[in-house]
Amino acid sequence: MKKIILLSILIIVGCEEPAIEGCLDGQATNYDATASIDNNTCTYVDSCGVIDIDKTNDCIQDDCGVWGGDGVDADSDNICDDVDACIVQDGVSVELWGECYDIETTTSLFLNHIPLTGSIPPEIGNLTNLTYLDLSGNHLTGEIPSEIGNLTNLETLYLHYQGLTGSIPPEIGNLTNLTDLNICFTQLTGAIPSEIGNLTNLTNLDLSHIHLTGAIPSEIGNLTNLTDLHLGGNDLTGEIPPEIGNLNNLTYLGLNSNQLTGEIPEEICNQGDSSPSLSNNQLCPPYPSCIEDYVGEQDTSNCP
Ligand SMILES: [Ca+2]
Ligand SMILES: [Ca+2]
Ligand SMILES: [Ca+2]
Repeated sequence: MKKIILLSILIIVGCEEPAIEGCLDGQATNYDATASIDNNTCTYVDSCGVIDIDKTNDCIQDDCGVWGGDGVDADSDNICDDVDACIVQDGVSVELWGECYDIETTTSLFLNHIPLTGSIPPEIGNLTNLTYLDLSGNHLTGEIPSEIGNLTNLETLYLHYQGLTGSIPPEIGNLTNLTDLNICFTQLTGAIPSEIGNLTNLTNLDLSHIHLTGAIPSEIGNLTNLTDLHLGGNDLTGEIPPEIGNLNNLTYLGLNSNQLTGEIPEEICNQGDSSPSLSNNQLCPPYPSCIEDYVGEQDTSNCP
């Protein structure tokens, strides 16, 4: 057996010897129309223009796909650094929707009604010096990335009026400096995360006209600086938590057009809006006298 292998190797090696000028002979094993003869030796042009006697292309492509080039693409986005307007570097810069943002100096982003498309890139969470972020009125889809919870200096977050889906990420509860949060008129679903109760600096919370389900978390009662609470036009169920009465700075309370059930807690009289919007729910009498005139239409067919 060993002898046969050895013999085969000898035969192959023996056959490999090309005729020196065979590279231009159409019948030769090393034929190559692009070859040329130089000093009785076949030479070949490689992809980067190098001429050598090795028929294989031994040039390499640079980061930008140029054979034999020296281009560098530091942020691996297939755009070479010499023409790349944003060379993304950890801790230095972030690229969002084709624009470059310096992490250190970007404190506000007014990107409303551009319209931006696609989803919100998770890298937005690297812009940790942001205090103001307005992405409202665009054509953004997809979920709110949980990385939004890294923007702990945010005071204003506007994501309203576009097709965002998924649920409100619980990480939003990290944004304890928020005073304004507006996500209204989006396609979000799911429950209001109880972590919303961490946002004790909020003065305006608008989660209206989404598709929120589940109960209003009792933690909403922690948001005692709220002046505006918009929860109307959702699919919220369960009873109004008595903790709503803690919100004595409210000037607007909207709970209308949900599927809230049970009796309205007396504590509602302690919150600040004397004419709250409560209509179009399934709230049952008897109603607290302070808001009796404001209960509007209620489906009481399931009331006891
Ligand atoms: Ca070569
Ligand atoms: Ca690049
Ligand atoms: Ca880039």
